[in-house]
Formats: sequence, C-alpha cells, structure tokens
Amino acid sequence: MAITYELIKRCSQTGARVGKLYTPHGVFDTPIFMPVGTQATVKSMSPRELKDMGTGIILSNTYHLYLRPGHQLIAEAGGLHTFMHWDGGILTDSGGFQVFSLGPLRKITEDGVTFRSHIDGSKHFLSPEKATEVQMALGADIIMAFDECVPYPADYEYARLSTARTSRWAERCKAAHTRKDQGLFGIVQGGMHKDLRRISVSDLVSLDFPGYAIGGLSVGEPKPLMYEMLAYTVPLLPEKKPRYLMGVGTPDCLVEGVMYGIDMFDCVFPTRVARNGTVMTSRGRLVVKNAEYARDFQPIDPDCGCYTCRNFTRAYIRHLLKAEEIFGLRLTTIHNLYFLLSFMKNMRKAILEDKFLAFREEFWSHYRRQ
Ligand code: PRF
Ligand code: ZN
Repeated sequence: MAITYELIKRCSQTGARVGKLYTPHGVFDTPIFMPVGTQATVKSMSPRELKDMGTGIILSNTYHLYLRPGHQLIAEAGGLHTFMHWDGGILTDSGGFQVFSLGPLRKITEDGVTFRSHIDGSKHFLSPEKATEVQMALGADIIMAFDECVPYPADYEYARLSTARTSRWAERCKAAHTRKDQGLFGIVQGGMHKDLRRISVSDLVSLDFPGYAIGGLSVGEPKPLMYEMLAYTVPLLPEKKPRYLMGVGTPDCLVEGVMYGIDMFDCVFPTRVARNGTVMTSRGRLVVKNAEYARDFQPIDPDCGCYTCRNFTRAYIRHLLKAEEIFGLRLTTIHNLYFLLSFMKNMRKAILEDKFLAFREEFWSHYRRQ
C-alpha cells in the first residue's frame, strides 16, 4: 500500500495519539499540519524555505490546477512534485469543496457537478471519475475522494441525501483509482447529524480506504458544535488508519482536534492572515500592522526560533507591510508557518511524554480567544 500509518503512542487520558505516516515521498510524524499550496505554490515560499522550517507534506487543489495550467500539462512536466520542485509529501483535495463553494455557478446531479470557472466563466464537469483521473495525473501521494461538503446549516433530509450520495461517489472514486503509488482517502460527511455521521463512517469504512478525512466541519457552525461532532465521529473510525480534519488550522482547533484523535490538518489560515499583517503567537494573534508596533523593536515572538523572529523587528515588518513591500508578507508567512509547525511538534512531544492534558491546560491558560 502506498500510504500506511503506524500508531506509536496513545495518550492515557484523551484520544490524542502520535504516529508515523509512510508515503512515497517521506515518513511524517503525526499529528501534522499541512501548509496549503492551492496553485502548486505555498504563497510566497520557496520549497527550500518550506523544507528548512520542517514542512513534511503540503496540500494542493485539484480544482485550481485542473482549470489552470491543466492536469495534462502537469503530467507532461512529470507530475506535480517535479513541476513545482517539491520532493516532500503532497495531498490533493478532490475539487468537491472548491466547486461547491462557487454557489450559483454550479449544478449537482448524481453523476457529478457542472460548474463555471471562476477564471473565465467557461463550463466544466467534475465527477468522481474525473476528479480521480485529474488527481492521478497530478500524482500526489494522497488524493481525496470527490464529496459534497454538506453546507451549514442543512436540514436532516438534505444532509441525508447528500451524505448517501457522497458514499456512492466514494465507491466510484475507488473503482476509478488505479495508481498503486497513491493513497485514496474517503471523506466522512453527515452535516451536524450524529446518526448521519455514523452511517457515513460505516459506508466508507466498508470500502477500506488507507485513511479517512472528516469533512463538513468548520463551515460556519459554532466551535462547541464542531467539537461535539468530532468527539462523536473520531472514535467510530478505525484506530489503525490516519484521520484528517479538513480545512482546520487555528491553534485552538488544532489542540482540540489532536485531543479527539485527529492526525492531519490543513488550513489557509496561517498563510492568509500573514498576508494581511496578522501573526500568531502562543498568546493569540497580534496585528503587526497596527500603529502600536511602529516603534516596537522586539521580534514578533521573542520565544520563536524562526528566521523572521531571529532577525527582524515588529517595527521593520510593520514598515514593510505598510509600504506594501513583498518581503513583509514573506516574513509574516515564514513566522506563521514555523509557529504552527513547532506547535504541532510540541504537541507530539507532550503526547510521547504522556503530558498532553497538561499541555492543553497550559495552552488555554494563555490563549486569548479572538
Ligand atoms: N470536503 C473537501 N474538502 C474540504 C472540506 C470538505 O468537507 C472542508 C470542510 N472544512 C475543507 N476542505 N473535499
Ligand atoms: Zn517567528
């Protein structure tokens, strides 16, 4: 199998666990955070910089790469790893989520989804077979089943029909998937309905995927509701397979996700807010663009070991951002990614030492909710 998971250590008090994810492009310690490189680049970062800060695996998007530059072109280049010169792990999302975010530009049937490109308005069709074909051409280590992310809120009947269709689509993805050097993950849906989550898990587990994602969370619901769904859903999943919580990556949700037994996360949050001048610290967010930092000659986070914090001050970074200099957003992006990667490393260490609950309490005692 292309993707295997080894469970190394279970927390004695929570669902948290440490493991190893084996892929054709490396072995990665979990729980892991995957930086997002939607268009075959983690915005403003070179692959070398990503490697140097400890990135193991990144996420890219089928929808964007299919529309531009096209999956055939990337296959001709030798696949996504070669095309973007990244020899670490890559996971591609199936395009389902991005297509469904287009709103009125799309139409769903049993067969698949018809949509218009956000770039030039041209008409396209994605189905389980097509999304799998595109992802096989891109050649990521982990590819995702084509699903519908049930919107929030969704009534029971809508969620039931949508989730059942996602299960049928998962089966079609599996049938279409022929590359032995890739792992295809199933995606659990079910909206905020526990029995639908249970049915979704059982449908997907019967198809025996090498890993399972939890989709349809962090879609606008209150955080306590997301945590309730996680607490219910994660224990239903097979212990010997990796679990991936899609589109979640703020520090508070990472701590809680890890506590419930999630192994993989991705989110545009750290890179997106960095470009707006917001940086993460162990105390919460800091808007380095604000006037109060104009004469602040200390690093973003004195405890951080990243290139930005070792060499530059808040005042300088603020100046670059105000002057709209490209280097400013590179510096904030480097810091935010490094911060989250080391945050994950600290959680893994705490789990290995069986001190995760203490780590979580310490985290919440300092973290300002924002
Ligand atoms: N499905 C897919 N990608 C996703 C999601 C989903 O439900 C989410 C939901 N948070 C983020 N990305 N395919
Ligand atoms: Zn830093």
